[in-house]
Amino acid sequence: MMREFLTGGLLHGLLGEAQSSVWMPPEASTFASDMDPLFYFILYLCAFFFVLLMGATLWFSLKYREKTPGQRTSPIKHNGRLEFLWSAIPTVLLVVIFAWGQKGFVSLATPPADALDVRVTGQKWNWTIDYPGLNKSCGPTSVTDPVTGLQGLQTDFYVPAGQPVKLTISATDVLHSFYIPAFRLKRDAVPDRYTGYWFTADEPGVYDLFCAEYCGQQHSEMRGRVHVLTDLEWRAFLKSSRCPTLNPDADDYGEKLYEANCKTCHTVDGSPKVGPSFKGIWGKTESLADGSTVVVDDNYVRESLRNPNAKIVAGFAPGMSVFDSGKLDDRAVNALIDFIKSLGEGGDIK
Ligand code: HEC
Ligand SMILES: [Cu+2]
Repeated sequence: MMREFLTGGLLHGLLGEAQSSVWMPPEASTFASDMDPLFYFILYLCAFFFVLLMGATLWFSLKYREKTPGQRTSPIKHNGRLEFLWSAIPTVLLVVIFAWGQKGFVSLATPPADALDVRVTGQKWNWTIDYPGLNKSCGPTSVTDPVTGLQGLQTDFYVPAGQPVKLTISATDVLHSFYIPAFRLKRDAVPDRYTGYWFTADEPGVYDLFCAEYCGQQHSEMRGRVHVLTDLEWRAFLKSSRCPTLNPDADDYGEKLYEANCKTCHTVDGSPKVGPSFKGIWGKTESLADGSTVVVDDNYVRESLRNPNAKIVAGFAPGMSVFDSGKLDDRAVNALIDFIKSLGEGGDIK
């Protein structure tokens, strides 16, 4: 373990092995083997100069320490050759680092024309992955952690192995960051803007997906799994019912919208979560935080979506994301209203 710790990184970097080391997760994209050597180059360069500079500092402070009381320093003239070298050597090293990094950045930012188009949207606190043209859209699903047994949300992101994938990334609320460590890929998801990168995942398997930008309370739960599929698995995925695109003509459109957009914060079984449960709220007289009341009807639900902070339910903190017409069009709002209605007009029953 210790030997691996000391040499694993260096050998791994120099040989470009597709394995995880003590320092790094597995290299699961074609960029990882380009990027890791640069990382190790900078790491070992820093280690070398750290030892050199700290060693020299220590050695000089011992060698030139005051030996007799009142001893005076000899007048130091400057040394042209030394000064040239301590400027020129770091300059050359920094230019090498810049050129190496720039080359990697340019290739990450220029996807090939035949790349598979994927849209990534970050929101508090999960990811949505859309595949325009494939009629698929992967939202968060509820999972149980095998270790802790806790329930949480997870977004599954499926990609074909060996095929370039182009990401168009954005966010609906605050800054997030789309991060797949095994691909060495991290890009900010910014509201009102598109960012992008591309990658080719070359090792079939399952990898972690994180949000790498502190985006609020449940930031650490904003995670997913990237499934790199073999050719056969990818074709099966395309035909499967996994990640279906929502069909506005289907009877369960409202329920599907609820699962994709609201389930993180609202239950349908009467138990409060981040927001109140939807069960039996239709027609109910709701008490608001400012002491007034409102009857839950079409207009109130619509306002809750378009302008969530206009009326805050008593006992809850404001925190609902805005669903504007770009996110949920009128048809979607109507379907959600019908879905909430279908959960029963409980009046004041909780
Ligand atoms: C990020 C968490 C979050 C998400 C996602 C969310 N909400 Fe909310 N919602 C809240 C919170 C918190 C409240 C209570 C505070 C308030 O009134 O704004 C609330 C309140 C509401 C209310 C008022 C409930 C009542 O009892 O009066 C409605 C209706 C509502 N949300 C609908 C929706 C719908 C429909 C969706 C999905 C399209 C959704 N919300 C998604 C957090 C969320
Ligand atoms: Cu986030």
